[in-house]
Amino acid sequence: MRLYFLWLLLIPLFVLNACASNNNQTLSIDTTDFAFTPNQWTVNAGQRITLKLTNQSGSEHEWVLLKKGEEVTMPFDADDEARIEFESEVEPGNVKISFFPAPDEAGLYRIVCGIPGHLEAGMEGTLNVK
Ligand SMILES: [Cu+2]
Repeated sequence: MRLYFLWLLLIPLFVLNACASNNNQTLSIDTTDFAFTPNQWTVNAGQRITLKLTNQSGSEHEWVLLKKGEEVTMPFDADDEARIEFESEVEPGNVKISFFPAPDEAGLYRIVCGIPGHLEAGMEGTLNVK
């Protein structure tokens, strides 16, 4: 009898755990002058994303996800604000954790660093939404 109740308690926990791991993905990214490492990521459409930025350099960096099909006009500035789907920034030597939902539409999305001069220096990446 006791064992029976134990299973009744455990089964929902297994189900909840499985759901949680399917719906979350963590992207751990190191930022340096001037690169994201790694610089390509694959996520599922609509998935809940945890973004962990670790800044290994002495300058501020931004991880900017552009809307689908959007490209910035260099330099990246106020003109490009309307093209942004999500962005997070990290101070020198700091770690920043933020959350966002992956886009609902599959495709390749452009990632750039929004700090002046960094995209020009090659600080960019690609988010592959499946
Ligand atoms: Cu940067």
